[in-house]
Amino acid sequence: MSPLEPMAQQLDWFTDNLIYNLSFIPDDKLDWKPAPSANSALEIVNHLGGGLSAMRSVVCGGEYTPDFQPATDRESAVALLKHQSSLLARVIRELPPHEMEQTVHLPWGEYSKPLALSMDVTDVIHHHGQIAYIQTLLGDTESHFKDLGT
Ligand code: NI
Repeated sequence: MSPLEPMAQQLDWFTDNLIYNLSFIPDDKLDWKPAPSANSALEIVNHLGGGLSAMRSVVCGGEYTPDFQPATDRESAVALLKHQSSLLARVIRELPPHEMEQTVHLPWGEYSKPLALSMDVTDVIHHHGQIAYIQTLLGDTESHFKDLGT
């Protein structure tokens, strides 16, 4: 098993629970934003689609360039998250041992591949919190955990 398996599991878990939390935001509120300068739930999902695809590209030897089809509704948002997250989880699980020490150039600096990958997993966790916070702004103050069915 890869030493990065826990990181891949973390990405799987938070993507799943982010999608679950998204299900508590009504269809007509997916575009809603709390302020003109803030992101809507749909914009957050598309930000993640860009980040996940760009990180996969750069860790696999390409440029840090987003490559994804932007989501426009719930169905495409869920599909985008599942697809891009599963592709990056595979890159994490299959990173060869000799690449653990290699670095990649991200727009904000140069990092080892494992650290760069962990930054993207952390971004999913960060935006998971934003989706949950949008729920509270819409009046839903419950904590939603898929594993508990709450
Ligand atoms: Ni982000």
